Amino acid sequence: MKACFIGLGYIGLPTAVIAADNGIEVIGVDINPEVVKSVNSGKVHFSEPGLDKICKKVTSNGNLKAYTEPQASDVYVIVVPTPFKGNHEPDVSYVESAVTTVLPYLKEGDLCIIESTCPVGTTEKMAELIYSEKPALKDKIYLSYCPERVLPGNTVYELIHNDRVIGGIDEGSSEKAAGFYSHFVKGSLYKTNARTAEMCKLTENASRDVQIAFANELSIICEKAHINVWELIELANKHPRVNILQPGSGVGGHCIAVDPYFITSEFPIESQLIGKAREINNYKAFWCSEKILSTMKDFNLREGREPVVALMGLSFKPNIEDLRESPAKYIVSKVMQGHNNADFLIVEPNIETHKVFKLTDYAEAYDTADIVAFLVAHKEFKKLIFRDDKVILDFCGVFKK
Ligand code: SAJ
Repeated sequence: MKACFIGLGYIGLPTAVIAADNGIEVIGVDINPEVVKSVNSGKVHFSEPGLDKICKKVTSNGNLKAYTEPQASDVYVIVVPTPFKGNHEPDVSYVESAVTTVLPYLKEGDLCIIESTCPVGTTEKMAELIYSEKPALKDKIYLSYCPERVLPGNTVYELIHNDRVIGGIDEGSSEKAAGFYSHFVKGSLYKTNARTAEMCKLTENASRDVQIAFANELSIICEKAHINVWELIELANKHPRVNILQPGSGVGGHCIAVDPYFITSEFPIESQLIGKAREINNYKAFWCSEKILSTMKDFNLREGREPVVALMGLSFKPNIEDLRESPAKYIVSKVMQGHNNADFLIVEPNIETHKVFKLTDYAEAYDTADIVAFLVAHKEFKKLIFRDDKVILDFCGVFKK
């Protein structure tokens, strides 16, 4: 079986690599020639534990070859980004152009899979696009929507072991796509229709966003009520049917902070709670930046000088180097804009350098600063000893005090 993966990013490349490692002849396609070059030399152009080794193996044994153009195959898997345009409206033009590039190669009996996060109805639209260009293929190809659900940082394990939802435009398509994934997925494969599978992906991330918003709202209430939110949540979670997530400095990353908009832009009247959760999680980052600025002002009034402020963490979640849609990065920029004179020590142990921010070692920053704001709960920070001679703003539960 020959499979052509369009898009060699955070999800496309790991999936292509795992498929190739399970005996599928894989063609990897990316419009970026640098990515193609790097993959062909067995390298992964982003950090994902364990992926490098398998990538090296499948490129050396010839099971994975990368190109800038598709090649005739039996299966086409589309794993390209779906960014926003305008006011948080999903832009499916990359998916559309990926479908267009495989069109010349599509023949009767082929399977086409979309993995990219998409608004409801996209797969049906892509079917129409294919049939309008190649009417002879109507009901002669298989088309399915099969979203990924891996956690960045644990991709290799989760790609193989997580259950998957397989949504065909008809039963034959679901069956065929399930057959394809069964070559490398050990989790269960649940078959449904394309619209449900599209909505399922959006629902999973919107559900997490709503739950985190609940925790973030609690943290703001508790601040005013002089209650330790960490203790509160731990106690509430002793109830057998309560499971509150953890508050933080906001919600970031490329998925949870993004996907709910795919629902709210299409169903603005109906998605009140989902929309409000997005607002709350965005507001939490703003609230943190305001809190840092007001703490600095108080310090100045009290001590008669500008404080040294340590801003701990830039990534969108703990223990990764990924800064995409990061609330911590937003807070750092916001605080610096709001206070030009102060001495800020910016810390991110997972990256060496940053083109905008000058980075300081975490222990040194903690030692030197008057005010320490924890924006990400990195494991290094958790090793620090709590010091009551400093003002500590623990937005993400490093000390939970
Ligand atoms: N966060 C909190 N409190 C929590 C948990 C997370 O504030 O209790 C924050 C994190 O700090 C981060 C954001 O939420 O800023 C998102 O982090 P995450 O670890 O929850 O998720 P992602 O974005 O790394 O990956 C998610 C996952 N989706 C779900 O857990 C429902 C993953 O399984 C998906 O594959 C991925 O989105 C995706 O690609 O859609």
